[in-house]
Amino acid sequence: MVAVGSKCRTCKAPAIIDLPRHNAHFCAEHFLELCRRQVVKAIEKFDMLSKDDRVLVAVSGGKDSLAVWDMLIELGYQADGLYLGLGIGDYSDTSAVYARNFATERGLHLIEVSLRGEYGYDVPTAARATKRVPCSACGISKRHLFDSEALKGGYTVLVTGHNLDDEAAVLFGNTLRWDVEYLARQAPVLPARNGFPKKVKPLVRLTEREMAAWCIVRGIDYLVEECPMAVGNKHLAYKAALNEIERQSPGSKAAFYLNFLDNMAPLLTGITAAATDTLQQCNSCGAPTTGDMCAFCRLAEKAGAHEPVPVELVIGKGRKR
Ligand code: Q46
Ligand code: ZN
Ligand code: ZN
Repeated sequence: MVAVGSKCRTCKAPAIIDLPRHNAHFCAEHFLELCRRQVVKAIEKFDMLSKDDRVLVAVSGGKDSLAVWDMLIELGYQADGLYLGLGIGDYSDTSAVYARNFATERGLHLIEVSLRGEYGYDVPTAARATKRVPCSACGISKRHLFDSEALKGGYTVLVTGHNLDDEAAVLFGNTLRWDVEYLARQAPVLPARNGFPKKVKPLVRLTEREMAAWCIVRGIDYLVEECPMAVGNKHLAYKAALNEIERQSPGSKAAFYLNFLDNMAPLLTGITAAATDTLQQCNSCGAPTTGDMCAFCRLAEKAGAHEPVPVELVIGKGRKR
């Protein structure tokens, strides 16, 4: 991870990581401090959380969601976890074990919801039944259940582990298409409104690599394996393109995303407001929606009536957003 003989920028002790975008190396202690500082900066700048909030962290068993849960607990927030069993074969079975172990070892409360157990379908079946790509069926399910579980449990904020790489890749895709509505919604904070809970992304100033290092230094076991349905996903191609630019010009990724938030996002706020004015309640579940029935209830109805489809049949057809 770092050249032999490199020294920490802060204390001159042997370094464990180099961070080219900061043009510096850090020892374990000062690396953790830098990460905490970045999270606090994001929380304060975007008014994400207060110590009175009841926080629900969406946990997948991967590095980002476990790291953000760990950081929020360390920083003194009251944060429970929410794990969704998506039914993506062995991947889901294994990810659940990492999420559970993390919570049990630290005495934290983890809410578990199983798509198959509670709603009668899983992501591979939903993809096949609705002829959607798996990530689209998955995204509809996750968004709906994150919202509904947060509201049901009386949580005031929902936290997700989206990091700088994720957000920059989504921004890259939205910009390539000049998709103004998606660009307008790409904020690290979505305030509570029209029956949706407040949603925040405290890791937007930290990269994937930094989150993996956080987990290693803090002794957090996480699922390294990627979701098998991500194969062929455009999001991964955007990440690879941005990584290449970052390699040649360290700091570009952070500048692309963070300067978008500072300079461009404020110009798009009117577009978000207009899009949310036309919401009504879903006939079936009461969630806010633009039609009579929300996308989740339509998907659950179709997928629930379909015979179960094994994950192997839909692998490789993934595409995000
Ligand atoms: S879990 Fe779901 Fe992701 Fe897998 S099916 Fe796609 S969206 S890749 S974060
Ligand atoms: Zn140091
Ligand atoms: Zn509904």
